[in-house]
Amino acid sequence: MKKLALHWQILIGMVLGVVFALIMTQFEWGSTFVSNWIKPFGNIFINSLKLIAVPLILGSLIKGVSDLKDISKLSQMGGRTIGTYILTTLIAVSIGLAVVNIIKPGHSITDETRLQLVENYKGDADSKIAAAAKQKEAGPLQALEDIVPSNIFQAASDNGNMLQVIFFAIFFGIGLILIPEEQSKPVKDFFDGFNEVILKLIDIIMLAAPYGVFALLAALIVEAPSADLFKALSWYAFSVILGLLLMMAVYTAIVFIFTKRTPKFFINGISPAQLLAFSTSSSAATLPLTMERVEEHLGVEEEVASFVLPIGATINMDGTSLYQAVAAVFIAQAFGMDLSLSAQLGIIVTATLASIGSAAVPGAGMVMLVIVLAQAGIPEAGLALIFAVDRPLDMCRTVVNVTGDAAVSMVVAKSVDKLGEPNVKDWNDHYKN
Ligand code: DAS
Repeated sequence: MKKLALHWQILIGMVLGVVFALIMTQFEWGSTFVSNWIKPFGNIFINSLKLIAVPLILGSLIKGVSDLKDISKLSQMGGRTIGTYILTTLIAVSIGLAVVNIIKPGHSITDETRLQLVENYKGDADSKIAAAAKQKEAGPLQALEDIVPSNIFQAASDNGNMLQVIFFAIFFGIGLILIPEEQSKPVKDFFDGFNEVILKLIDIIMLAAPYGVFALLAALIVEAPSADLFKALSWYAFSVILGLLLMMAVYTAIVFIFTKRTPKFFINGISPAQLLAFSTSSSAATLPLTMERVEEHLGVEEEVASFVLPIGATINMDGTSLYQAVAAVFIAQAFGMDLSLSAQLGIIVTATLASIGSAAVPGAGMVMLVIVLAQAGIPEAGLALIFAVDRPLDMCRTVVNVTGDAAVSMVVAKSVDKLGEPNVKDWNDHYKN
């Protein structure tokens, strides 16, 4: 039978996980069986994703930064591109924080379920909650000071210092740009190859995704069968999707304000790429189609699209950053933590940087969520809580990632006067497909 697309495999893994767990709960030995013999495979799957986080950051960020070629390219177009990307990401994270603080999806989890969750992940949760308490006493610039590592290998060994790895990766990428081409080429080639290997490893890890999700979902259900957990999870998913829809509206407004192209024109132009992004959950896989739609149907000239979109696919993931902000606060709420305003502002920084470091492949956003949780002292155990619904949300947030890249490419093109009329045969043709 034709190999099912990964996201269908995942969705089937999810459904089978739920069905299997509901059957297991009919037997008194069922929960123990799942916890002892199924759940470990879910943890192995999550650990393999966390394992890949550091090399993922190094590969994708060093390549993304060094692809800017020379510092002069960081001038008019590069500066605007990076600046606009960071602006849209900050807007996305802020929308995410606003939505999750208004809806408060985590608060619908009862204390009993919360305690059960903490009990299930005892060691990890206690240490994180203690670290969060410690972090609240830290000085105002502690977060800034913590970004610069004194020892990259020590930083890379502790998931809590992902920002230090991101800092090193960007610093290294800039150094690569500044040395002579003949010296930097072998290093760039190495990181190109390194990046390919890492993306291949993610492909391999995602092969286990249906089984990993099956195990995680089964464990989640038998260990926290409370109805309010699913009510909370559905409120969590609703919060993410509401935030993503608001962000889509922001994009159409930005495109209209800066390029005078109507929302109908924009969405008609980019929608095939959005559908591919939804199906593949991968900005990288969608990039060739994104470029074709942006050039052929949205009128962005090739020299702008070929610069702005690959960088966008690598470092601009507004949907991911919004999701990471919602997920982090949701998990904090679920573990009974009330995050201070400074902790939430810290999430704006870490979710922005984490989305920059997220590779354009399925599941990368959840891998990088580890950074946001670790920096805010939120229990990583919460990952198991949200992973069950991560795949459908990954499909949705990837659509927003791709849409954001296309919107910014139009704004940057307009600002350097490279936004022509779409070169489709006629306007009917444009609106037809
Ligand atoms: N699936 C990622 C992408 O390709 C986004 C994510 O995992 O958050 O954009």
